[in-house]
Amino acid sequence: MFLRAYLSGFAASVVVAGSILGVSPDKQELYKPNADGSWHCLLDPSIVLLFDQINDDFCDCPDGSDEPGTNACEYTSEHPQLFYCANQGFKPNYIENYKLNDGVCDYELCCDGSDEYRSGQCPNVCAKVKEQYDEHISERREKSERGLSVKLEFEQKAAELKRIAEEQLAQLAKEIELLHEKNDGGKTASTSEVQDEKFIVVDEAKLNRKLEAFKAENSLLTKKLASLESAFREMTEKYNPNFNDAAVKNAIHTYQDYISNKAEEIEVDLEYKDIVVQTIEGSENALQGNDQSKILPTLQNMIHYYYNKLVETFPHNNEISTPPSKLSKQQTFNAEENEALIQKIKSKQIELDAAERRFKQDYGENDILRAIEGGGYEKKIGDYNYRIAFMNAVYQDNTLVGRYTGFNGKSMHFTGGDRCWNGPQRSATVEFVCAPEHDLLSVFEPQKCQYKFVLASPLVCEKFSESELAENFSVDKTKF
Ligand code: MAN
Repeated sequence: MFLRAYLSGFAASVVVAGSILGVSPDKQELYKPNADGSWHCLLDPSIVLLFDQINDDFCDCPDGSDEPGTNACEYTSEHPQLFYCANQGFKPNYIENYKLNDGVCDYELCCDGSDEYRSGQCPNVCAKVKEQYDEHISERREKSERGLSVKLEFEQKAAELKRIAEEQLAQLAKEIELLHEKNDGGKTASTSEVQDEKFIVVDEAKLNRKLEAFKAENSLLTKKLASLESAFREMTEKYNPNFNDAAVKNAIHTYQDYISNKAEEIEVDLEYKDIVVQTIEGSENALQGNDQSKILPTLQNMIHYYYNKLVETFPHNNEISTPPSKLSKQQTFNAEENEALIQKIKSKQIELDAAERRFKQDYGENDILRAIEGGGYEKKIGDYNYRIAFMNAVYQDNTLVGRYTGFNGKSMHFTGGDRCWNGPQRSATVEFVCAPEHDLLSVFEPQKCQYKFVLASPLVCEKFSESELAENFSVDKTKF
């Protein structure tokens, strides 16, 4: 009872006629007494109080609505109790009620010092806060406008790069078309006949020997390929993207395309038993018989057909020799020329496929990422040197943090990095914030081996609204 009487005494100082402490002007009308001097909780009208129970430092309403100007009612997520600061000279704001009268001037939210109304120890600094705020807004506006003009330059560069890439695609397609036309002209080893899959009699022993030779060569080439792959992998992981070496970058691109296409390699689904459909003793003699003229072109087709099938399993290698055959010089020459043409078509097609895949990558709005593809940013922060290779990979010194998986307009994602000791594979998110130049602002490791980078960049600059520009404003109390 005594406590109640004491608190009522205090309430007299915080309930000013017509103005309830902690309530914004537009909500004051909710705090009008009824004719009989009563008032009810805002969210539970069944709880009726005396008007002077408002702000009496005693929590009567479960929703806390009777104590807008004190911290008597607990601040919960269900009922966050917020105190209104008028901040005369700047902008009104709200502060959590548990920060009221705690001896700290919370100028970030209440520059008028009204959060410490009991002691009155916090003078109004709103004019100075406004000065800092205006400076912050104009600096950020200036930076974002400069950033935006760099972004526009990026977009122009991206459009130009896209046009060049389109031209290259058209050029490659044209070259392939011409090669096809040329190939269709040289009918010596007619591909249409090959596609008909005519079966003929062959010397099984010789074909077998040839197959064994191919197998041996294939195994040798596979070993050589593994060692080349390993050399390229090492180069891709360790190269320095800041040395603008076009040859290295091209080699790395080609390697990455090659790796991403590896799974799509053509499988030869023909077994030897499927190839040999008929076995005749002395078949060599049979080939020299009267029907030789009829058989010869088809034999040649067959050799080409199965030879090509085998060669498809190998990396392109001009040194692989055409299998010997019992053909005339002219026929052999035509066959070799034809074979070279087929190989050229294949390698051009591989080039075109890789270029198309690169072209179809997600380059973000207005293809902007084309402008920074192949570039990067590097900076030492704390104990490590961090290297972000855009659309490629992130490194912490020589440790691979992750490989590029995509861009969502605000951040780039990298996964599948080197495995953490007793932990997951490393991964990273690079969050972009608007600025005229690239700069690595911070690196966090919120969870072991999962990194978050904040990178200043023109990529995400926009014409920001004032509230967006104000987002990271903080009051510098040292200047008061
Ligand atoms: C290295 C760094 C750290 C990481 C630890 C995990 O020291 O990559 O960022 O947290 O490994 O063992």
